[in-house]
Amino acid sequence: MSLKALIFDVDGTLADTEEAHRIAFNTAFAEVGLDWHWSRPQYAGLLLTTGGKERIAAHLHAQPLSAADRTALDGRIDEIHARKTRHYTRMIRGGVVPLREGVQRLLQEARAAGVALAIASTTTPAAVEALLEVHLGRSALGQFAVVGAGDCVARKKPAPDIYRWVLRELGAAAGDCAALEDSAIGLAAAKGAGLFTVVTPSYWTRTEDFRGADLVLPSLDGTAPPAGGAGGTELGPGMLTLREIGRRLEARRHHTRGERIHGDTREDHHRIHHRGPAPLPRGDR
Ligand code: XBP
Ligand code: MG
Repeated sequence: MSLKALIFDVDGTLADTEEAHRIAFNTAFAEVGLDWHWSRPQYAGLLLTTGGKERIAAHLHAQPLSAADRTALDGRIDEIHARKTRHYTRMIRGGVVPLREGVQRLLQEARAAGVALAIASTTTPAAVEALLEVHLGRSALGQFAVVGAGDCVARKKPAPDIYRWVLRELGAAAGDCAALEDSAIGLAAAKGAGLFTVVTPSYWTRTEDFRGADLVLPSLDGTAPPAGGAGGTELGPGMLTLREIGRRLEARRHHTRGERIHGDTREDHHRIHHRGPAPLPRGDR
């Protein structure tokens, strides 16, 4: 198998964490005496600004404040965000957010096959660490060859920079790796870096447009609605195995080289014409 690495997004992909992020932001706001409270619908809009500090700044700049108040609050963003991160990591380490279906299994398959694991996230490193350690044990970080998170690149997703940074650190070519994402923003970032991309939409992203993804599944185990999602979308049946990712990566490589001259592959046909995933082979269901 020429698949060298699986690169995972964190929020929404490994676990449906955004509700915990939202609660942590609101707790931090209350703690510093701000009367801000982000409702779920408001937070859904704020997710379009990636990165917690950037999200606070976006909200701040939309408030009707005097220039002096705005400048004063601007100077406190790092402190407010640090408080938010403390609340968030405490919640996550308490185990309140489970990993999504199929994540443990796919990580295990990759470890067994010697396929490298990596992280490409917008989130603060401490938040990534908390999630990985509570579910994969204290040695969790050691299982990942590269952890790209937070401010290790200046431009966050949808810019491809974090994926390019991870690929550089891995010493791998985009064509030998697959990205796993949950959002249209993450998909744009992974595709911008030239990666084969699997999307498992989360509660917050389930209505987004995933055209351009190589594969869209309700979860890595294919059957469950997005964790925490009310009536999540069933996009297709079937478990996504490491072998199947490798097979599709290989097929895409041949397709790109023009070796497939008889029109769309079966999966391309489904993606283009039905905007859903192609059925998985029987053995992998
Ligand atoms: C998702 C995000 C993050 C979190 C907040 O990132 O947009 O910014 O909502 O995290 P991804 P921080 O899906 O790429 O993991 O407050 O720690 O920045
Ligand atoms: Mg995400």
